Amino acid sequence: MVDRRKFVRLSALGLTAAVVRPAFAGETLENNETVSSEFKGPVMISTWNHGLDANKAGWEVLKSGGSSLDAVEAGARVTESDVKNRSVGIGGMPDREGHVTLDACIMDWEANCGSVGFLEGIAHPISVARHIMEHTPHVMLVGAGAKQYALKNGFDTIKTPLPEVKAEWKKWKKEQESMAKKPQINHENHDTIGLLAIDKDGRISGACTTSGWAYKLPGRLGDSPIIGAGLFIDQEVGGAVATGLGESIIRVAGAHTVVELMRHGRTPQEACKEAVDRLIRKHKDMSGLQCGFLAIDRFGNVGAYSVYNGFNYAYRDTSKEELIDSVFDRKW
Ligand code: SD4
Repeated sequence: MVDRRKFVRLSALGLTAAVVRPAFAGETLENNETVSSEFKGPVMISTWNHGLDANKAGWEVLKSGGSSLDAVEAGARVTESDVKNRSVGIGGMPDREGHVTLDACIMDWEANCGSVGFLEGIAHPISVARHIMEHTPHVMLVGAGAKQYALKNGFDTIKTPLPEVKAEWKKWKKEQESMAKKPQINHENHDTIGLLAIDKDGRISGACTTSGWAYKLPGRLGDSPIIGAGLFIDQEVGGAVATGLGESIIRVAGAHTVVELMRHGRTPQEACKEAVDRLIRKHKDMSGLQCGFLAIDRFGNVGAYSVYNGFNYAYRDTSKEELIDSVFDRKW
């Protein structure tokens, strides 16, 4: 039994939930979320509409008994090859000087992780990140070193930006020249893919891949290649990915925060909401600052939450394949 005084003290530290709350007991919570305390079997979730195609590829892996690591990598590669996607891989938007630089990271159930940042001209940053994780003593390679590593290890190259993307960039550049000198930040095209999977053995992995902000300053890295910001997995608890304005996500160590909140008894959805609340508290100006978190726990319960309405994710398990609108109940 936790007496009231101790409860208050533990509450202040945010440590009570795991002690006093009977969560994860197959209950339906006040927010209508149903959580299970039994492992539900393989599940895959990925951010945004393009997550549907990514999940299809990942599900082929999971359904044949493959690992969650193979599943998230397979899914991420689908989006990286999508010439229509303007914020991931080959179809990505360039920085303000016309270079498409890609960021990605991957993490598995044993806390192995790999990451690449500021990588240009390589088709599958996610696979380079995995290669770094599996074949080097490092976690993260960036820029020229990352490219050299990818080329040396035989990764496919691509020519970016695509002609239609280059035309768009040229138009933007012209407009910028005729505008004030102040750098303009483009808030559109936030469609990074973050993927989380749990396999038949209950092992959790995640991946994240992006071309980052359209027209960013050259050399800018967002949250997506940063373990703990764009992605975090802890097999004892679950995993989380982030999408949206990377600078804001880094500030609250977003994905790690979500996982830690789940460790202290929050459900995936509660954890995502609380991380969003914290992010909002840390910013004075929230105009145009969209960010969303997506999470899974070790039983396969999932949840998501975002700063503004409009965040969705693709869900796949043995019985369903669907696009889910993230719960949104904030009054702005
Ligand atoms: C970034 N978080 O580079 C990425 C962008 C993103 O949806 O998620 N877009 O800041």
